[in-house]
Amino acid sequence: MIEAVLWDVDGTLAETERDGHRIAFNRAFEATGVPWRWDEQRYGELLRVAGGRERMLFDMLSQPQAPSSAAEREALAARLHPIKNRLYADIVAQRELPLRPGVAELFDDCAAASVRMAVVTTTSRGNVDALLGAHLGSHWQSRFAAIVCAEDAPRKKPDPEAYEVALQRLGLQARRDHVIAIEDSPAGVAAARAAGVSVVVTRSYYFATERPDAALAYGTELASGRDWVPRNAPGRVSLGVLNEWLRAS
Ligand code: XBP
Ligand code: MG
Repeated sequence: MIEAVLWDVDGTLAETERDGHRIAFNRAFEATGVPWRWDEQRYGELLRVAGGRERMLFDMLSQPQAPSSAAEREALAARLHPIKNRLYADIVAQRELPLRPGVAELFDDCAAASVRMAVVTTTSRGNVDALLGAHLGSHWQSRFAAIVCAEDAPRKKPDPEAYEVALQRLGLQARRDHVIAIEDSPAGVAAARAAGVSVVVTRSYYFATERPDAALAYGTELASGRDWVPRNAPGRVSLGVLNEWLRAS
């Protein structure tokens, strides 16, 4: 039986990247006089790099107008990142990025069955606070038994560190086969699997054509059990369905 559900945030709880983080990065560039912008396609390429600061640094390697010294690039990324996160918080405060279909129902399943939940993300804590505060209210943290963000696990996915920290905080290191992760990205799947945690993938906008074969199952959204690979579910992907899938694996 599942004892904990570990949630990725960006792309999994909500489609935050294209219309959230990307827009906030561009607004931060504009506000600080940085001359380049990230269009949808370029941002999709850059999502292979986990972490907003790391993403900017990687991009600067191929930006002709970026500072030439590594120290200056580091300083610029460090200056931009908190500005971008404040602008991201403004976007989510407007509730422009809804929870993905089926997420709230699975939250409720877990609460009804006393199955603990955790947040396991490489995004900054303030971004998670802004997003979940907007959707679940200011006491959102009480719904989660552990909240692991970039500040808690500096080695970003695909490194398993964030999952290891979550398992430790939940006291489930020896029972990781009773834990399930919900992810959207190849890096997230790799991180969960490297920590010995089974993972179910809800494909997000930027990873819609990935075939995450290391996942227990992948599909479009939790709200519909149709079109999942390699197994379908009658109705939505509920906690009962996840228990079935884990038992059959
Ligand atoms: C999320 C990320 C983050 C966000 C931006 O990955 O990689 O970098 O894109 O947030 P995951 P920050 O969904 O696997 O957690 O700017 O705070 O890094
Ligand atoms: Mg994600």
